[in-house]
Amino acid sequence: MITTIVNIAGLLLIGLIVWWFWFSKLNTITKVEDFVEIKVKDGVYQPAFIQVKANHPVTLRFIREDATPCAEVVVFSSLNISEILTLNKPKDIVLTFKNLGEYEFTCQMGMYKGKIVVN
Ligand SMILES: [Cu+2]
Repeated sequence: MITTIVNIAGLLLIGLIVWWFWFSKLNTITKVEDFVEIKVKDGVYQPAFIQVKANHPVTLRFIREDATPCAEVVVFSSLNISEILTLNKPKDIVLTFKNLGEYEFTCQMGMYKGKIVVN
C-alpha cells in the first residue's frame, strides 16, 4: 500500500516536472522583429516559442550553456538545417521564413524543443 502511494506520488512529481519544463515555457510566446537570443540550458531553449514575420530576416542567436553532448546541435528538420553550437560561444543563424506556419527546432535527440511560428 505504502509502495503504491509512493509510486503515485513519484509519477505526479514526474508529471509536474515535465509540465513545468515543456508547457510553462512553451506557452509563452516571444514576438521577435529582427533578433532574438536563445539560451540552451537546463533542458530547455529559452525562449522556446518564438513568433516572427514572414519574408523578414531574423537572427537567432543560440547561446549554449549546457555542456552535455545533447545540446551540441540545433536542428531545423523541416528546413534541412543543422548547426553545431560551441559551448558559451554565441552562434547566429539568420533565417528568412517565406511560408506561414510552424517550424520546430530541436537538439539531435529531440530532447530540447522549440518552435518558430511565422505569421
Ligand atoms: Cu538532446
